[in-house]
Amino acid sequence: MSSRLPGSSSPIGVQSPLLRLPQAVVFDVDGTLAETERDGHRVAFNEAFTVEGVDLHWDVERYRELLGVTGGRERVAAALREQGVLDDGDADAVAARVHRTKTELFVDVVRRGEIDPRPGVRDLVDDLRAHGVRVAVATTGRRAWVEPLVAHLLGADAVEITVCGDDVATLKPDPEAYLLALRLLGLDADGVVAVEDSGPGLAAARAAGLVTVVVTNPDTAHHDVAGAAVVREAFDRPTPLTAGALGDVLAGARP
Ligand code: XBP
Ligand code: MG
Repeated sequence: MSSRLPGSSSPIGVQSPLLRLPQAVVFDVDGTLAETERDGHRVAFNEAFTVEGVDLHWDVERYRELLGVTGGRERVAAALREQGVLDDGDADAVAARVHRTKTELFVDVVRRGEIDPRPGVRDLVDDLRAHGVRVAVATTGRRAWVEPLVAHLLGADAVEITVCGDDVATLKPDPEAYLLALRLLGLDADGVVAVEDSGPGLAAARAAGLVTVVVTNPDTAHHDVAGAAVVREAFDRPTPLTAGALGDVLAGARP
């Protein structure tokens, strides 16, 4: 007997021949699966600055600017340099120390279950799985918090491949994280869709050859996302993003 998810007409893991579907969908995490940045990472960075005695504090506006630098450690080092808090050599060492503390603090936030998925994300992932579409993650964030967060947001077994910032030498907008995700999936880019929220994320996915849907949020609404196949403000509005809709996007972008 084959299992079915509620509301699904397809057995789990089997693609319907009637629908055009991607073989896999690779999701970004921060800003895409959940709005982690403003009230999550930013707060943890500020707490880490206090714990480590570093003279920085990031308000919402400043943090939004700094999101142009991907990677928490790299973001702290860039701010230390730019604000003249420390010279170059010290900036990297202090950034590494602050980032270790920030990561510990953010793991605690994740484990308390305080972060919810963006509306419609869970339904989309359930629909993909119900139709046998494989689900992966490619993020520049650290595995220590990414794995528990993704399990909390989507369920323990929802994601097959998780590529984190720890796994690559160069962070987004470099395509390395997406290329590694494709390699681990054993797929080329043709049948795969990326879902991102930001300009640097879109650049990374496109450079890996992926058709990309961008779902913006208030911190990325001003980003240049001209290269996206589709740009939306939400997963659940004006119509829910579904497995079939992502298949149509892929077919439309690759006739
Ligand atoms: C996310 C990031 C990360 C997070 C913080 O970018 O740049 O650095 O802001 O996480 P994307 P870490 O969504 O494009 O992957 O502190 O673990 O780096
Ligand atoms: Mg993102």
